[in-house]
Amino acid sequence: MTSCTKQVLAKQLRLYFVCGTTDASDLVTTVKTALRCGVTCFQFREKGKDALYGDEKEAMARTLQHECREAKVPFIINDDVELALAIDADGIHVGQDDLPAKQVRERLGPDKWLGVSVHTMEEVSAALPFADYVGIGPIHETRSKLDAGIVRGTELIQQVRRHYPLLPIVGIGGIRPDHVPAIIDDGADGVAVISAIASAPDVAEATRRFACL
Ligand code: TZP
Ligand code: MG
Repeated sequence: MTSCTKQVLAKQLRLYFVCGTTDASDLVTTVKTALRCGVTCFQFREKGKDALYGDEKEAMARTLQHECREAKVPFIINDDVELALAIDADGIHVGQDDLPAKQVRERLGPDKWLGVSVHTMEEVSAALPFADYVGIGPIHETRSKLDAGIVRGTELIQQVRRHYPLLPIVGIGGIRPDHVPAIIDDGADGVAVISAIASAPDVAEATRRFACL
């Protein structure tokens, strides 16, 4: 990836909304509202015991992808390489327990975005040859991912930024609007958010609060 493309991607990560049907009471309306109010990237992360599978999951992905296209916002799929390829998503995000980044990159080809969740410098170096950006967290306590692990603050973000000045970084985990300036100051290009937008009583207002920062 050229440094110019990295800059474009870094900008696009500024307000990264991550959501699935188990995070929002009406996912399509929530995503449409968030897109209208300033989200810069969207990830369809369909998890949990009542999550959609198979054709239903694909249909939902296509609906959300259409909304993202209309809003000119990149549409990323969590974990599911087959689905990302089937619907020609803009990219995929994987964690450390998913298909290794090298294999995902081989499946995706060079043009789609690949994001990888990392928790240590070793995981960053392993992801680096294949990833376009890294997700680092949980920065704060989160209820949206049961196995998110220990709360880390921004220490790893700071470390990664020192070592890799151009690598696009997004912070995740328990992030509320008032946390954002410090996370960006510490080296992240953006924040990834589930509940502060998906569970907000007013999704439009919550998104705008993040978007104006
Ligand atoms: N990865 C690390 S924390 C987290 C994920 C997917 C959940 C973030 O959700 P929230 O509601 O913004 O804390
Ligand atoms: Mg995963």
